[in-house]
Amino acid sequence: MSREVPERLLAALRDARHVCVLTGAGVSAESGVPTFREAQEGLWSKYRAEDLATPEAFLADPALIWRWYRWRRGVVGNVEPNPGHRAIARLAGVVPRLTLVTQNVDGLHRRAGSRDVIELHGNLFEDRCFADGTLHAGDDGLDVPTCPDCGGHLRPGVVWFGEAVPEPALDASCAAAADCDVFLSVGTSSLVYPAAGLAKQNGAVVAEINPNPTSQAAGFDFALAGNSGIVLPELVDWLAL
Ligand code: BV8
Repeated sequence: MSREVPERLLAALRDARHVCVLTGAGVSAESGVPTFREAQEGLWSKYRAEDLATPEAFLADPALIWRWYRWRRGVVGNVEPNPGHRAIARLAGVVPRLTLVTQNVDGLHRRAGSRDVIELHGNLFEDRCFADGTLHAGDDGLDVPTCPDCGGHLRPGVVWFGEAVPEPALDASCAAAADCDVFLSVGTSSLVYPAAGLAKQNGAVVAEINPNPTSQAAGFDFALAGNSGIVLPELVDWLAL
């Protein structure tokens, strides 16, 4: 019997046609990436991430925001996916259909081997033209990189607060949440919308994996109070038996 995963959840996963997994910053915590709401480090400790991740903050001081994103690129560039990321990649080969939706912008699911990742909030390592959103090759190293087409500012290819999540990503996420038989909410505080609204879209069995149960956990079928890097490998090992 699994230490961490209830038999009823394992049974639901074994019978599932389609499993939808939503991840947040907590799934990258065991890789050494600070979660979104943890106090930031060093220079960034005097800022709140939510205050920096906005178009207003970028327009007010693009150089400051670029420094923050380059710091984050450095942090993520020096870490590896953890057993939780790798377990989700393995899960895709154990269930008939898996949809992975992530709020994370760190690209660690892809590096762990997951394909077809729905990056709801974009990707830290992409550069986009602030004016028209077109993608451009890596930044030119200037304090504030410029768009080769229009000469305006480039920005990191992430979705900021107050910006719409890309429609195709949101539509695909909502469709998967509505169709799945089991929904796993992993490593997210369930505070940021529209991602936080994906769970409980239908009669699916919903399980949260988070050492700190969230406000939504009471409405879920299971709340596994553990680290994703421990719980997920165990869950997939039992499923694969
Ligand atoms: C939008 C990219 C509308 C940038 C991010 C209702 C409906 C719609 C919108 C809203 C709404 N109410 C409020 C809003 C506005 C806002 C919002 O949700 N605000 C919140 C704060 C209330 N939403 C938006 O602005 C969204 N846009 O709705 O637009 C619109 C429509 C049309 C036209 C114009 C506009 C856009 C939101 C996207 C923001 N961008 N990231 C960047 O990264 O720089 S969000 C950011 O938060 C990160 O992506 C992060 O992933 C995400 C969510 O946070 P979490 O992942 O949950 O991370 P957190 O730190 O909070 O929690 C970590 C958890 O892990 C903890 O619970 C911890 O216990 C746990 N944990 C720790 N260790 C482990 C662990 N778990 C497992 N294992 C461990 N080892």
